[in-house]
Amino acid sequence: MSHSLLDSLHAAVPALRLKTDPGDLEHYGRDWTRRWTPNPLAIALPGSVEEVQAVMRWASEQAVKVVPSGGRTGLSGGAVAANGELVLSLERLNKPLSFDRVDRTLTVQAGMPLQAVHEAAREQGLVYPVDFAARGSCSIGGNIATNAGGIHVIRYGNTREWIAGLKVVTASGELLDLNRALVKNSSGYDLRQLMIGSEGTLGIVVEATLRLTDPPPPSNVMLLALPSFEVLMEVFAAFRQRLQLEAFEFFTDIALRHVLAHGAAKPFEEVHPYYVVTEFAIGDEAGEAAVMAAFEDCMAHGWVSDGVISQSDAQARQLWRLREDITEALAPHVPYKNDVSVRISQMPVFLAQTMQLLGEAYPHFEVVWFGHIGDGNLHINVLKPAGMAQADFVRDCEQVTRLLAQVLKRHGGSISAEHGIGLVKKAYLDSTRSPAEIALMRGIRQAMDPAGLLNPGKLFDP
Ligand code: 2HG
Ligand code: ZN
Repeated sequence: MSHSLLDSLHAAVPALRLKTDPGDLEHYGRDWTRRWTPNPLAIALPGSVEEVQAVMRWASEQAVKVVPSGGRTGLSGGAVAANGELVLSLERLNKPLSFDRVDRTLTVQAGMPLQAVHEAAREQGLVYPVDFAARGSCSIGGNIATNAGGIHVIRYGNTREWIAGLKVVTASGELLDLNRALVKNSSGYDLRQLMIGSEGTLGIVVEATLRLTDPPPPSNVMLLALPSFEVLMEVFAAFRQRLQLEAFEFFTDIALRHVLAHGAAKPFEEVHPYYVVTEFAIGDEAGEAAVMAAFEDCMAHGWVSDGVISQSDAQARQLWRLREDITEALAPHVPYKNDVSVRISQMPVFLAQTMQLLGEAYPHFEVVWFGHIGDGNLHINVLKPAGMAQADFVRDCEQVTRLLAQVLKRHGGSISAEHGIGLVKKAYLDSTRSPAEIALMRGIRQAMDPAGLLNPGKLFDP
């Protein structure tokens, strides 16, 4: 069956590069979740937009399901192919296409890694400001598919803010040219924005025109030690009131211990329960005075117990490692991940209720808290005890996620702030989106992909 299908694909798209080795099927059939056993039909690696269109025309004719695939650094199972789907990898479409000095836009192919996008922007004296730890491996197409956030959302917003135009191949193989980098365009539904965050269920992003901006002035990174989580938002307010923050991230001592064991340098002699990494430009004397005022205010109130500010780029990078290396340091413990958000103003009460809930629900598991607290986004990683079967561990964690979803619902929060719903959070979508919203989303998906070919099983079921 799969042989004859692949023969017909070969006949339909003769120059298409295909991989079918077991190692490749495993590599391309999974993402960073590692929870599902990959089982794709084959891996298609188109070398042009025309080939992507031809593959989708063939998939429509043959009713073959397709999983679009970027860097597969996702944490929600959004790029998993476990049911004989064709993986359509964009990895060969990884080049910058053009830069427009007047529009200040960079047009790139969807498979370009985020870091390469950063470098291409820098070559033009500008920046693409969305950034996060997976920059070297993730692709811009995957970022668009999940409306990726990261460490500078507090200053620059999510991926959504930076997409001026998109080229998208539909389930039937049409090529859509959405918004064409227009700044103003009041001509009906904005399908470009609909595609952003659609997790590969509405179309395959093949090209993106990205807005760039001026590089920020040189910034400093500060690490703060906090005595309790209750003061977290006080510290945030004290710094935000006086400085233009580029980042405001938090993590616990447990997170720090894992990162130190992973090779990072110890920042303070003493152990503190909570830490914040924040970044801002100091600029001139007034800036220096503002930092001092914020720090002294926090010290005087007992909100901060210690602090260090970077004196060089190398030290800034060292401080960032303490936050950015958490995911990698935890990976060997096969964490169960939560990626939740509430309005920033709701964070103190949400944090208190969630800490209590998880303290009671997970007394036997190690729980690691960190995240983009300045955006109201928490990452809660629960670590699997050595020797426990993964299926049992996930089952236990899912029971707690049900309770967490109720707390989120009460606070009007989201079960996925930035990682996407994929397979992992599908069962909890209704804690964040109303039945009417989900019905509309279903209708949109049905209209754009009537045969249900694109990324089946992800986000919600038909
Ligand atoms: C981060 O903020 C990423 O570092 C990953 O979103 C979060 O591993 C996680 O849970
Ligand atoms: Zn994050």
